[in-house]
Amino acid sequence: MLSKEMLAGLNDQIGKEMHSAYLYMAMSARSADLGLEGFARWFMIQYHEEMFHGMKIYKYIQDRGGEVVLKDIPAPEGDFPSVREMFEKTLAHEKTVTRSILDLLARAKAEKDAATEIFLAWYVTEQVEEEKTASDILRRFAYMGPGENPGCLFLDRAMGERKLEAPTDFSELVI
Ligand code: OFO
Repeated sequence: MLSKEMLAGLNDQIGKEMHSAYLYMAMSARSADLGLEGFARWFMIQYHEEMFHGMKIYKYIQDRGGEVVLKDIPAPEGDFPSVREMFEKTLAHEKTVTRSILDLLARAKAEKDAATEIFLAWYVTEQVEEEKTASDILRRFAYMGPGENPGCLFLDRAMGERKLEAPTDFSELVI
C-alpha cells in the first residue's frame, strides 16, 4: 500500500505530466501558426507521450489500491515567439520534471517502497532521453546562427518524420 505522502506525490506528478502535455499542445498550435507543420507534428507527438506518462502513474496508483485525485492543470506560461525558444523552454521544463521524479524516487527509497522505486526507474530513464532530445535539437539550431532562416524549414521537414510510439488508448492500459 502506498503511504499518504507517496500517494499525494504521485497524484501531483499526474498533474505535472498533464501540464507537460498541455505545454506541448500549445507549442504544437504555435508551430502550426508559424507554418511549421513538422514542428507542429513533433510537439503533438510529445503531447501524446506526456499523456502516456501521466496515465501510467494513474494506472500504478490504482494497481496499488490508491485513489487517483486530479488537480487543476495550469495553463502554459508565456508566448512562443519561435521554435528555437520553444525548445529552450522544453529543455528547462524537462529539467524541472526530472527534479520532480528524483524527489519522488528519494521518497520511495526513504520509505523502503521498492515497488514504487522500480516503477519510477522507468521515468528516470525516460527523463535522460527527454533532456537529451531537447539538447540535441537545440544543438541543431545552433548551426543555423541567430534568428530564423531557411535552415529552420529543413529542420521542420526532419521533425515531421517523428513517429508516434506512445499508446493513446488508455482504456486498457497495461504498464
Ligand atoms: Fe517530458 O517527460 Fe513526462 O513530463
